[in-house]
Amino acid sequence: MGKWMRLPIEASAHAHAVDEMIVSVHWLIAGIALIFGVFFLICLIRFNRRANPAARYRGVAPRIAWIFVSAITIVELWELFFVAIPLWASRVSNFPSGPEVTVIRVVAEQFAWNIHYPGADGKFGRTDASLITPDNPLGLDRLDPPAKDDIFTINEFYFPSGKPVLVQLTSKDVIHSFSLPQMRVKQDAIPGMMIPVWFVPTVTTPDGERWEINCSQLCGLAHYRMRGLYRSMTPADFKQFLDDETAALKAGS
Ligand SMILES: [Cu+2]
Repeated sequence: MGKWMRLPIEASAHAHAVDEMIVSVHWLIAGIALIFGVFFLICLIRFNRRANPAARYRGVAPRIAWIFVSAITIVELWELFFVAIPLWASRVSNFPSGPEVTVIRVVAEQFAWNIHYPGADGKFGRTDASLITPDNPLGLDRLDPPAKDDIFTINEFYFPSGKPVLVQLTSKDVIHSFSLPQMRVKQDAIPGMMIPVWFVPTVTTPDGERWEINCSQLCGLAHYRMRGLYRSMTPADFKQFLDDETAALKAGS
């Protein structure tokens, strides 16, 4: 069913498990729709007005309804406790750590995605809301030593594939939702909270292509154009990107 549903390419390690859940929920709904559709048709034929001019309130055994409802409830509970919750738990516990992990901050705002890379020192510099200007959308304090090499991009998000990416997600203003469809990542960005979300990209974005970052939460009048682009790159290309940005930063300062 996954192919018929035309889901985007599975580009992360957990994407297939998410798709399996989406497909199994659709099978469940299809089964319920079919059972109740057939039941509806049987009722239309069996209890038609010509054969039953006067309504009789006997004849339907509540036991049958109970069997149906119980069976559906059991399948739904199975779906919840044995498919959905374990998958969710695997995403929100045991966050990756260590030198292998690429940590990137994403700060949502009406109506853009600010991407913050820690630079060569691997440390995010201090940010302060009072320092925010059109040229400094993150409010980076360049006087803070760890901030000196920090890099930021707007509506362009790059990361290396083949190893874990940990996004620290927050918002400046209202609730947004950070969605990378190919990575099967979707997480609300909430002002005042730094929410971690992680994934292991397994596919690189084809040359010349960029995939879309969507805001999946209605966040204001221009929500429709809160659209960024991202690329899953080879580690060498990602290093090149960081080197280029670092060179541009040095040239500008
Ligand atoms: Cu938004």
